[in-house]
Amino acid sequence: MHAKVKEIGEGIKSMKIRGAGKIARAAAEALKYFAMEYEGEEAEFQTELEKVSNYILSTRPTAVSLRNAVYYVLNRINGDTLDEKKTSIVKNAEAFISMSLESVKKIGKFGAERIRDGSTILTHCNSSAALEVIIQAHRSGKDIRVFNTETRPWLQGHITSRALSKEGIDVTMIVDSAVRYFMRDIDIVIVGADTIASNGAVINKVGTSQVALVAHEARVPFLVAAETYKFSPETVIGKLVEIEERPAEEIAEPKDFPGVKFRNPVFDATPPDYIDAIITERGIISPYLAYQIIKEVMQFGVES
Ligand code: RI2
Repeated sequence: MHAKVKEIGEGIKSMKIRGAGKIARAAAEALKYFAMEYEGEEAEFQTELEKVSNYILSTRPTAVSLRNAVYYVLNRINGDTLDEKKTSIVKNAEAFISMSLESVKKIGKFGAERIRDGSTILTHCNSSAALEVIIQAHRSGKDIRVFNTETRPWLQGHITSRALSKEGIDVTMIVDSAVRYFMRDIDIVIVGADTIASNGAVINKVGTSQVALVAHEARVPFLVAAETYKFSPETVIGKLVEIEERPAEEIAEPKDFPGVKFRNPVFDATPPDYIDAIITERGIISPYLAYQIIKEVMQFGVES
């Protein structure tokens, strides 16, 4: 396997590279490196490209952003000669990466409009799209406070707290199970997404659906910040979103608990009924428009 591709793949598997947007950009980058540095036979290029793509696709199963990034690059390859194809892959990968980064900025801009001055926001896990909304609201001069969950077992909440504090935002970290206790102080919830199914269900870090349920009970608006490449064309043709289960060791040391079983699903699905809106780079939409987004915006990914 190509060294840089392997490094990126292992980085995604071990979660050194994480976050649905980041792993998508890393996937595109892996294909770019492969194309740039390919020195093998022209006749073997296609087979090698498929191997590399399949390896990247196998790194993490849940975030469709990863697969959409790979298909974005592959489905737009043009040219007849090896050099033309290689150049095309590099161009496509770069186009995906800049589209992805621009999308996050736009989401921040649109989402910030939805944050009222004086608001207290709750977020779960570490989503760069959700953080962009919060940070742009703060930078536009709004006086905001944030509560963020620590996010067991991987503690991505630590990254969120540090990032917000570095921005000068008033941030309070709470344990995941304290969400209902604090919901009375929250004006709006904003989270990210790994995958959005065609029925509008949002698959995000485990615990998100509990946060949504509590917000729903308390009539607190629940918003999702997600680029359109997180919408899943596969779900249109009946595929279920695979929920990744990671090793027990991420929860505790199993040998210290003889006879105890562990389960560690790292994502869950929030039904559209609990979601007030999804902030995309195309605008703020109802979750029930997911199918429309998949149909109109994404011209890649569906293999029937
Ligand atoms: P952005 C993350 O997954 C979290 O579930 C987060 O909410 C989501 O990706 C979206 O993140 P993980 O890689 O793309 O931590 O908004 O398992 O950064």
